[in-house]
This record gives sequence, structure tokens and C-alpha cells, in this order.
Amino acid sequence: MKDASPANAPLEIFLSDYTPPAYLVDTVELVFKLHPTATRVISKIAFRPNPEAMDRTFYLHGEQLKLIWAKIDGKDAQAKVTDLGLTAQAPDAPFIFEAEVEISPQTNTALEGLYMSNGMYCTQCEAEGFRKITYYPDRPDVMGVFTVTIEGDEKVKLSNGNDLGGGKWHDPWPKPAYLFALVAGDLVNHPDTFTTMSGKEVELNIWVRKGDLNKCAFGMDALKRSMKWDEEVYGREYDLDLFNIVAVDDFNMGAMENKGLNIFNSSAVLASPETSTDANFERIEAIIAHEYFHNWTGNRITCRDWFQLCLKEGLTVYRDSQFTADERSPAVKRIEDVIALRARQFREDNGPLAHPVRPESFVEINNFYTATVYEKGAEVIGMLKTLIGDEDYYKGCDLYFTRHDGQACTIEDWLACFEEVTGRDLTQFKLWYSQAGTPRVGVKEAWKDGTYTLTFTQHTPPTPGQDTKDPKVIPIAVGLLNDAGEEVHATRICEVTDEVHAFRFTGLDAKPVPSINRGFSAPIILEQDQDNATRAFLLANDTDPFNKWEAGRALARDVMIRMVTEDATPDQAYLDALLAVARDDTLDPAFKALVFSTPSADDIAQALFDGGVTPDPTKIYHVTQTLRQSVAHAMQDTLPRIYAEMQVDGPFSPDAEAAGKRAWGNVALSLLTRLDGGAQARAQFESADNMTQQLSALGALLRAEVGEDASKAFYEQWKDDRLVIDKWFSMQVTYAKLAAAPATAKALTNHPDFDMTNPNRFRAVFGALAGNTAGFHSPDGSGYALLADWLIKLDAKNPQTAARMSTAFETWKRYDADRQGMMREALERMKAAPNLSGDLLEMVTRILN
Ligand code: 0A1
Ligand code: ZN
Repeated sequence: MKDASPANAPLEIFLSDYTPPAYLVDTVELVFKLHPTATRVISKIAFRPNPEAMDRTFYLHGEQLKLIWAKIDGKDAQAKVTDLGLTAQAPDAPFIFEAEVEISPQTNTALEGLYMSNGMYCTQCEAEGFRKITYYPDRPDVMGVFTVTIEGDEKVKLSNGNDLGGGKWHDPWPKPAYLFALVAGDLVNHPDTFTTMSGKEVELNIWVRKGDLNKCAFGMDALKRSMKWDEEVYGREYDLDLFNIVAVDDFNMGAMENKGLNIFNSSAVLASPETSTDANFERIEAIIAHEYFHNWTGNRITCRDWFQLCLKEGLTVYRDSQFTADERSPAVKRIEDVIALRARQFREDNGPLAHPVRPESFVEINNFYTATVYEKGAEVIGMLKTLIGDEDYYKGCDLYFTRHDGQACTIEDWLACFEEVTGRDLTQFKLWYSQAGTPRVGVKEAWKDGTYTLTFTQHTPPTPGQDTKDPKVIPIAVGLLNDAGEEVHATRICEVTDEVHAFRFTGLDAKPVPSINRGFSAPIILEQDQDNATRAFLLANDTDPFNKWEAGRALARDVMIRMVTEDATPDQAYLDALLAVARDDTLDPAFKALVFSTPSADDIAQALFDGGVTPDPTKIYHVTQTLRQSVAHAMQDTLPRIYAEMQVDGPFSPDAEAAGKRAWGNVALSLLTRLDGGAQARAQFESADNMTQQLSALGALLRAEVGEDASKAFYEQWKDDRLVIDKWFSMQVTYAKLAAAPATAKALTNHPDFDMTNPNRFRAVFGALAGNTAGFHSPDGSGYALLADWLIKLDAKNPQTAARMSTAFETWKRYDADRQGMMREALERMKAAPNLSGDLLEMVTRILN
């Protein structure tokens, strides 16, 4: 463990090496004397020996700290200090440790620990940032009651818990250091209140810079809805008198659930109709809910060690997706989640960075805030609920909340609650936590004498460090339809537990059409022989909205793959099926928009690779354009009507229904732009009174390469709004054609508004480059070289964000020898860069292996 001793701290940390902390903490008193380059932190910590410890080494983590003095029980601690921490002789009885350290928030560009963002002090302590604030046992299983005093001229000074006045705060709930937070600056608040189910009034605030006060109302409303939902669905009540949210411009992630003081990337909380798209509103609502839900799943019950990260993250993502489904449309949310899961988690699970939902070792924990831990972690919770049923699921959760309140727990603790409630052995289910890789599930059908049999086979390909896998328990929801499209069998959960596992459906009049893995009940790759006629049938008839969409997606994928591999022309059956969807007035517009979104270039590249074909991103680009052009032509008589019908009158509302109409209307607009040279899009761009309409129009114009004037006008209109200008940067790279993408990204880095130290701005340019598959993979290698150059530059300032963005290279082995060679070269160049951070080094090393 990192905790053993700094001198021989191994690089790689293993779950199996966990040992309990030597000392536990009762109380922590911190005084901050704020100064941009010389903040003093004075700490007084009450320690006591841990009866469960295996040794008595007194070791505190501490990095980039200048120690002024340290005392144990009032006497010089005679501390030995290294780059990673401090050791001292400590009594085998309770004692008080005190210290004063100096830190420099202004020069902290890593945005971890105490740092400054636009003149405001703020903190980010998860996972191991507290050790950059003061010496402390910075591990989640050490929990203390914090009292904090903030001294400085700042108008607003905030920390966790309850406000004692005069910059003094007290948090009555014991917490690990990663949930500590401090904010100080010239802030204003958007206040409100919430009355909990037991009648307690909670003061709520969203703190922002003055100019952003008009962007808080939606976030506040989302917070109140989240608080109510958690009471109604999980019976969880808020537990302090105050709940603060702060918006910060420079932040590595979306947001952070610090107890009573959530800190948000301003992009994840600030919203207004003029500046935020419908997608932004939905994301903000989900992140507010996510952070709020952590109060129980994460804060009241936390993780014993960072290997258990999915305990809080998988569960909290699952809870926030339930919330969004309830607040909006369950079908649309499920489809959106699966699109995202395939794009990020399947991609990760099928490449060199694949790791279990609960990893067994890591070098840098910040590199494990991944789609696997978060999104696959949430899928695992969803499967558990499917397997045991809703009632036992909520009973198990209740047991977990009562039994483990105030503790730092493991996945074993979590699963034991469900074993106890159900009497079911979850040993095989637990493999979902320990085995990496996406299971491939094959299915064959047989029909005889009124009995229909589905035989499933399962296989999970090798992943780094795991050559062979045991069969998992896979809950596959199956429905059966007759030729008329009617359900002939209630949806049944087939629990596939063996490598080969058959299920019989009896008493049928005729051979049915199966609808398999309804609702995407398991995160698998389903390999079924399904012809396009069956897909079109299911797209038209399936009563399960997810599989209805999935059938359309499979059809589109097949059409695109044949266009790539056989130079086929766009399939008429596909175009007819789309037309039928467009004309079906019973369907939700948001659903139609999703049916019309074709698989991404990255999806097609992976599908080709899986089928033994080396993908050519340039060709995929052309195929995508040809297909969309054909869709536009096939729909030309219908598009103006759809467009007109989807215009939403009256004041803007971000609700799901209005957003769905805009989404479908903008699909029509983007297709129309392929036919009318941009006339309609230009009109919409000019008349738009909200960002969804304005940005959709701009996108359509840029794609048609007629958006230059609109883009200039957009910049002039929004140049004072950082979040909108992020969109402006990103749009240009997203819609740059082929090799123009790297060149555009490069030119944008010279723009006066480009600021590499702001993660949102950096991602706006380089995230968009990585997401522009044909551009990033330009045959001349300019995309790779540019990204490598900038990741090396960014790494020197912000290793965490640089490391996260290096995943752009994780698919390198899919491509042809030339591209592979150039990507390898880019990766090797990063690896060899002088003073590379451990974060980025771990990532490039894993990607190269
Ligand atoms: N726990 C937060 C995400 C988060 C993780 C790490 C961070 O810095 C390294 C910041 C935020 C969440 O799940 O929302
Ligand atoms: Zn989280």
C-alpha cells in the first residue's frame, strides 16, 4: 500500500494488500489563513490507535507542502518528511497532532488540493487531493469530525456542514478527507429552501460570480426535485440545515459531492435558455441529482479504499439515471445511456485499458474514474435489480443504509445485504465486479411442436491480465411477437448462468419473432443471426421501446457496413423503415430523433474491426455522408412538414416534451440543409431565441460548409460568455471536414480566447478533435501529432486532464499499419517526454501494452 512507508512505496497498489489504518481520527480543526501564494494551514487532529491495525507506524500523507512546524501532544514531533508524507514517533494511546504548513493555491494548475480559479479559492480533494492541503491520513477509511476556520478578506467563505459565522464551519458528520471542501471569493448566491419529509427546513444556495446569477434557477429546481425524489424512491432525507453548491470555472471533472458543499464545474450547473442547449439542461439536472444522491451513497456510507470506488459511483450513477428516467422519458433515457455506454465503456472494455468494475490494482487512482467504474458499475446495479426484483432491491438498499450508516464499506458489504434479503447466493453475480471485458452472447433458435427454444452461449474475450473468464450470470429479458406484431409471451428474464444455456417457451401457435435483451437488460454484445427484414419488422412492431430503437440501429449498422465493405448503395428497406418511423404519429419525437441518429464513425470502426475488417475512417466518413444524403432525398417531401410541426411556440421550457420536439425538428433541419443549401438553417440561426435552436442551425451550416458568417456572428454575440465560447471552439473542430480538423484545432490554439489551463476550453478543442474520427485519424497523422504535442504541454500543468484525454489513442490497434505506426510514435513520444507525470505515464504505458 502507498500507506506503508514513503521510502519503499511501491508504484502499483493492490486491493489484496489492504491493511486497516494504524490510527483513527476523532476530530480535525483546521485554520486557513488565505494568501494566493502563501496560504497557511494550521491543523489540530485528535488521533487514537486503531485496535484493528496490524502495526503502529504513524504516517501522514502530504505532498507539495512546506512544513513550518509539527507537534505531538504539544511537543516538537521530530517529524521526518519526504515528498510523499511525514512520519513521527507517536504514542500507543490517544494524542493530538498539530502542524502548520504553507501552500500556494495560485500556482496550483493541477486543480487538485486548494487552488484558485478566477480569483476564487476552491478545493478538490477526491481522490487524494487533501494531502496537498495538509498532512493527514488521506484515505477514505479514516473519518473525522471537521471544524474549519477561514481567515481572509474574501466576501464569502464556505466549508462543509453548518455555518458558525465569521468564516467558521462545523460538520457534525464524520467524513473522510476526500469530502472536505473550502471556497472563498467574491460570490453571490441564489437562495431557496426545501422542507424535508420530516418537516425540517433546509437552506439551499447556489453560489456564483455576479454575472451568472441569472443562470441558477434551473439548477436550484433540479436540486429540489432531486431531494424530493430521494425521499420518495429511496426514503433518504437530507441531514444538515444547509446545502451549498458553488460554480467554479476551472474544474477537472463535472462536479464533486463534498459534504454540504458540492463544487461544480460551471458547465455542469449554470443554465439559461439563451446559453444552454436541451442536452446541457438534461446533463445539468443529472449531475445535480448525482452529487446530491452521493449524500447517502458516498458520504453517509463511503468506500473503505479506492478499489471500492464503484460502490459509490456505480450506485449513484444508477440512482441518477433512475431519476432522469422518472423526470423525463424512461425509454429515451435508456437509449441515451446505452449509446453512451457503447461509445465509452464498450470501447474501453474492448481495448488495452480494460479493467474490472472493481479494479484489483492501480498506479494512479485518478486514472480509474472511468466509464467502467461509473457506467458499467451502474449497469451491474441495474442487473442486480432485474435479478432480484424491485421489492427486494429496495429492501436490500434499506438494509445497506441502516446497517452501514457512518461506515467505509466494500462491495462485499453491499452484496451481503442483498444475499440476506433474498436468501440468494450472489457469488457468481460478483464476477461482474472482478472480470473485465464485454461478454459476447450468441443466441440460436429452434422451433418444434409449439415449443420455441433459445440457446444462449456466452464468452468474454481476454483483457489485460485476465486471459480466461468464468461464465457470468446474465439476465436477458426476452419477449416474443407473432407475425402480426402482437406479444405472444410476457417478457421473461432468462438467467443465463452457463457457457451454453437453453430456455424453452411452450404453448405457442406459431414460430415467434424474438425480441432479445429488452431494455438492454445486460451490458453485452448480442450476436444473433437476424436479417434486415426482421430488424425492420421489430423497428415497426416491437413493444419494447429500447429494442424497437435497437432494431433500427442494427439495421443502420448493417447498411453502413455493407456500404463500406461492398460499396453497396444505401438500402431502400432501411430508407423505407425510416420513413415509416417519421410518419408514425404515435411515436415520441425524441424517440424518432434517436432512430434517425446513425451509428457513430467510432461504432462502425469497432464493428468493422470485430468483423475482421481494418476500418478506414475516411471511408466511413464518406459513407456516413452518402447515407445521410440519401435519407434527406428519400424524405424530401416529408421534411418541411416535420420541421414546421416541431416548432415550439411560447416561452422556452427545457422539459422533455419540448426538448423532444426540438430534437426531432433539428434532425429535419439538418437533413433539409443537405437539400436547400442552408436557407432554412440560416433563417433559424437568425431568429433563434434559445441556444438549442441557434447551435443546431450553426452545426447544420458548418457541416454544409456554409457556416463561416454564422460562426463569426455567433462569436461576436457570445464572446463574453465562457461557456458559450467553449461551444464555439468545439463546433468548429467537430464539423471540420476530414484533414481540416487537426488544422482547425491547431489554428484555434492561437486564438486569444484559447486557454490551455481551463479544462473546459482545452476539452472544447481537443475533445472535439478526438471525437472527430475521420479528422483525428487523418492519413497524414497530423491529428495524432497535434494531440500528443498538446497533451505533453498540458501534462506539465494538469496531469489529470492530460491523462484522461490520452484515451483518444486507446483504439490504436484497430487501424492499418500506417496509422498504428503513427499512433505508436505519438504514444512513445509522450512516454519519453521529460518529467512526464505518473498519471499520463500510466495511461500511455497501458495503452501501448
Ligand atoms: N466523485 C465525483 C467525481 C470526481 C472525481 C474526481 C475528481 O477529481 C479527481 C473530481 C470529481 C462524482 O462522481 O461526481
Ligand atoms: Zn459520483
